[in-house]
Amino acid sequence: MPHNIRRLLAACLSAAAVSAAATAAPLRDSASARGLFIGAAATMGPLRNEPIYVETLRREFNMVVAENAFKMDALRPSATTYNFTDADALMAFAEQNGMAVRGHTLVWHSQLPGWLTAGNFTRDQTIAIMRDHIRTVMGRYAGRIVHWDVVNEAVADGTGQLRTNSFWHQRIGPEYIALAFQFAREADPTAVLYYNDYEAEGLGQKSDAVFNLVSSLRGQGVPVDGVGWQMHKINPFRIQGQHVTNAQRLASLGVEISITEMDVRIALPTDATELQQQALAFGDAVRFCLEQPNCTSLTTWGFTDKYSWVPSVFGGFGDALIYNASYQPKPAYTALQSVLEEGSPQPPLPPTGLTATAGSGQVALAWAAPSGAASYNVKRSTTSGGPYATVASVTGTSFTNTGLTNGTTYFFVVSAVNGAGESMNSTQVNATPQASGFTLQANPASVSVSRGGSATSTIGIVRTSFTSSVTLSASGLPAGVTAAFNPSPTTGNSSVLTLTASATATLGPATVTVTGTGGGLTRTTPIALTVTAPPGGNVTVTRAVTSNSPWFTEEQVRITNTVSLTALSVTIVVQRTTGVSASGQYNTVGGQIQQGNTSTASTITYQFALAPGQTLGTGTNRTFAAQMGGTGTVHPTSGDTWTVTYTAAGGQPVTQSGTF
Ligand code: 9MR
Repeated sequence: MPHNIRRLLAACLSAAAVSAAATAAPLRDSASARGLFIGAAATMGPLRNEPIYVETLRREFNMVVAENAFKMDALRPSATTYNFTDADALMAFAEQNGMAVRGHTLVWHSQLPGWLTAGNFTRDQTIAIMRDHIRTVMGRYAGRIVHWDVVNEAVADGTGQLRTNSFWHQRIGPEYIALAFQFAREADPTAVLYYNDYEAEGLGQKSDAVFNLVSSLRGQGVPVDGVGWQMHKINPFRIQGQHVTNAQRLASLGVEISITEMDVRIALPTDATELQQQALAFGDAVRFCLEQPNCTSLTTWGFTDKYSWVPSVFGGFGDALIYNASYQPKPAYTALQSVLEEGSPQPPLPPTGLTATAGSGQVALAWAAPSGAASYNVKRSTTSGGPYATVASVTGTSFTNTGLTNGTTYFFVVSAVNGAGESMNSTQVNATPQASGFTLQANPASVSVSRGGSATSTIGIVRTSFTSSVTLSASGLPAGVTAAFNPSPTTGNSSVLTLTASATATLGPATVTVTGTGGGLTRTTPIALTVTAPPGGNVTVTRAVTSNSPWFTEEQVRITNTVSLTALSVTIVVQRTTGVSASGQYNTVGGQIQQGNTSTASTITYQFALAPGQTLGTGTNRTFAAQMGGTGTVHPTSGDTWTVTYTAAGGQPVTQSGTF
């Protein structure tokens, strides 16, 4: 279980009160009163040898973390020995001064001892080493370290994946992370267990990866309690809406966050303007942490520019901390101090949740208020990313920008303002105003209906600043097809069109035009309609052979029709093989049918046709028979075919054919 933070902070406050004489308001005093850990990374040389370093650290901070002394290479000179000299000294310093301790870090791909990386250990041995390390180190200080960075920097840069070239990943596999957190919980159930990383503070691929990692671990019951945002930044830096959004989504997982290694490096030489910019970054960060309910600590990576990792790693950069190299407080220190002292005016954080809704010639904006905002500047550009021009200053959390050009895309940001200044801009949104009116969209725009059936298409009514009722109608319908809209007229955004085809509807393709009228406007959208014969058809044709012998064969076509036919022709072609000739034909309809046959040297063609002007009523298995006799080959034989062409009343001709 995590520490009782309130009790710890109360202890920090009383210790701070004792040591508060050096300045009017040490950071730790006001931070403790406001429930926040304010920490600094300490390095052992000056902690042992430089009184002003020690004095400043203990006076100003209620939390401390070892910059290097708790790392594995520092604690593990060999596989079998531990060296706790520095770590114990730092713990003693913290405890003597009523400071909480962050433990940094147990499982990291960097600063590993050579005996480990060169050791050729198996997976099981590596897990055992990791477990022993976590147990021994956490166990030694159990109950005395409030936050532990259990796993550090496991996500790779630029891929959104785990860092696969990490020693731990290579030897154990991705499950090293879950194992580390489980071992850590066992070793000290009181510590808040952190996953710590850099460049995962705002929104982006890496913070998504950290969020997904922590979400998935917690989903599996792995005890991850916190996410550390290192915050190694380049001046100028400001907290933005994306930081709030990221903190909120982590809060939704039930994890706390801490700013764990903050510094803001400046290109050297530094001028006064840059130091003021840097102060805004630190002021923003501490304000953010105070206002974000799940943010529990803000730690800077060092505190004096005299001792910082920055200059040796980033050539030409430095001055990244809140005291200068002579231990004089910089504007960044003053910013932390004034934000921590409740009520002192600071610029607000940027608004979050900005939305833009396009209308005709206008865009409606709305946003959520950050605390401490007195008013807002609404800024606009026609280029993504600005430069923005301020179009309005308002006190509410919404604004409708009118007089815009339809068809132009506008980009908006909003900043929050109070007596102390202006926040950074919110994240950008965009919208494209459109002329008032509506358009229709058929979905699907291509519909097939079979005779006797129906089909639907949803007619979307896409409105832009248009609330009038729209009445829908359909034209261009084939004979026998009807259209119905539900609902129509409508003030809604869609209507369902049902197209129904009668049993005799005209077959084939047609273009139906859907028309909407309303508010003085008329809009149309086409639907490609195809009327088909239903599966199995209103007319079924079968073939039959009722006799076949060397001397007589009868090949038949049988027609069943459930609709009246206004035209019908049946053709049967028989191969005139040696010795075979026509010997007769008949049908079971009667006088409405005209029939006859012709022969060539190779084929006999039998024809049956409904006489012109006649209608053939419905019927079953009407038979059209071709007879042949002789002494030749048994039929049917290859090439014997039938073809039926019919027209249902009101429809188009349909042809079916086949072989015997
Ligand atoms: O500040 C630390 C520096 O003294 C070490 O040489 C370095 C080794 O990689 O680690 C520095 O601290 C790092 C921290 O442990 C993890 N996040 C990034 C920090 C800056 O590199």
